[in-house]
Amino acid sequence: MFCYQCQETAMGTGCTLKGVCGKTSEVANLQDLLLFVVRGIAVYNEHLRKDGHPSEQADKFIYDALFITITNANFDKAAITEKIKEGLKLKKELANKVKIENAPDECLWNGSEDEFEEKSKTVGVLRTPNEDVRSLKELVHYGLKGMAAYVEHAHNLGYESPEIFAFMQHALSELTRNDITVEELVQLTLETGKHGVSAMAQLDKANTSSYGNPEISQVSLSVRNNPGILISGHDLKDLEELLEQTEGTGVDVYTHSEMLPAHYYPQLKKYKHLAGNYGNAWWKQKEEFESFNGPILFTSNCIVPPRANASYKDRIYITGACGLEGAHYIPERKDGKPKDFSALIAHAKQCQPPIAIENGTIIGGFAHAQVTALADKVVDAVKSGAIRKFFVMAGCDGRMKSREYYTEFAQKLPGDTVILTAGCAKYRYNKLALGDINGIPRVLDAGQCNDSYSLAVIALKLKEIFGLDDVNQLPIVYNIAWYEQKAVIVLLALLALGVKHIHLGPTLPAFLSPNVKNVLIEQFGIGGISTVDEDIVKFLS
Ligand code: FSO
Ligand code: SF4
Repeated sequence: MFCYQCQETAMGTGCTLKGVCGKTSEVANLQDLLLFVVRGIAVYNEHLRKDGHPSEQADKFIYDALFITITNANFDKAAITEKIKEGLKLKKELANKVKIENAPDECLWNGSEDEFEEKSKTVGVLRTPNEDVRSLKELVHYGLKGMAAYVEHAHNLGYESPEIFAFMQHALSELTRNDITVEELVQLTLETGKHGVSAMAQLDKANTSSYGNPEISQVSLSVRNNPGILISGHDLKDLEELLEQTEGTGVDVYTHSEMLPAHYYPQLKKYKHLAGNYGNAWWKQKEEFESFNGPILFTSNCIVPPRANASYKDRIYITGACGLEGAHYIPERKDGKPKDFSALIAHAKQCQPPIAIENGTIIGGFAHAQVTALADKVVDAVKSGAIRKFFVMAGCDGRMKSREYYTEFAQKLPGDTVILTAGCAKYRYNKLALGDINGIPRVLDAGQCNDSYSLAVIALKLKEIFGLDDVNQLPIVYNIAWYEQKAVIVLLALLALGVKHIHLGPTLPAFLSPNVKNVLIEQFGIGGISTVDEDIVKFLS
């Protein structure tokens, strides 16, 4: 195996024996093979689209399979093997409908299951010899994986875009080319960012049309005296169906990690048994799930495989793109009917209530509509000097010790600054007592990682209000933490919106070759981080 797609990659260079995330070498290779099959399907579907008959089944297969290969989503060898088989069958069907000259190996190969292992070893990251081409090809792949996740969540709420499908498949086809140049790939990277903006805007529309605009909300961190279900991941449709099915059963529902922002939506917070948020960012789950006592439902990435002796092993349920051997799987929706969570609810009823690990409340709900509603107050605070600067500290959390930087950074920021956050990065500082400025909290949480889109909308709105020509003239500093591939699409989307001088940490991606890094530094002013004290002085000047 060779995988360097996430921030925690071994030695900062690449996982080669086993993933730091817990992915086995076998699963990593099979994911490479799944991606290879996906590229082949994309080539065929791009041709079919030109002929005016794209396959909807292929559209769905592609984003679903990409999502499966995101960090921490699917660890299940059998599930990935099945997906490859399904993909090969689909590819064959598409191949019967269209003739392609000089088709790449991605289109032509059609092995049986006993050939998967051998083939998988030849189609991974290292198949591309030139390090800059490899770097850019992987950067685009990772952006597409992040985009696929957002596309899938929007699809679950009934929102789809043929343009986004067409772009994703075009990009995947381009990635099969051995003669693609660095210049072409740089262009493709920028286009990926542009479509990333559309994918995030689409998900924002899907979420807000379904559940209303996020509003200022207090979220409880303590527990009640009923059995509970803990829901993790990002899928709001799954949460809604779970809330409907648990209503009146005496079982409470708690959010975990990236599901926290669900409490900000009027149509979700109306459920009285949506009891609170339990725990912190994804990487603390091994400890926090022990004391939760009830079943846990994963709706998307951010699974940490449990230890062999974990007490909660039998309490894990998965759905959507997730995969974990031994976990209970909740099947997809069929014929317009909701998912069936009855087994999970019955299981919860036999469990003890959760044990509190925290108390009190936290505040959130500062997505674009809520901040726009407060615009006068915010603008006055900027004009009077009460707010000197905004710090966008969106992105991810992770287990590396170096991430303590973000807690210390938030603590040391002067009192006339405001942090705009989204994603699980917030758990590094959202429970600190950082106070407020004229009633505006100093940490404004917009939501999940995809709600970084909201932060961009807010920046564009402020640019308009202050009559500036360039979003980079605003008093906003971007100090973003990353972990997996959704953060990659967020970053590419911000670049597409013209945001410059983004600081990325705790380390720069291993998949950026020195030359590609230079392009990002020269064209976009991207930089890393240093020490908290040095950075605060630099960012405030
Ligand atoms: Fe991932 Fe980051 Fe949103 Fe977290 S981008 S790691 S759990 O913020 O989640 O998907
Ligand atoms: Fe390693 Fe990250 Fe890949 Fe897992 S996803 S194998 S931790 S680089």
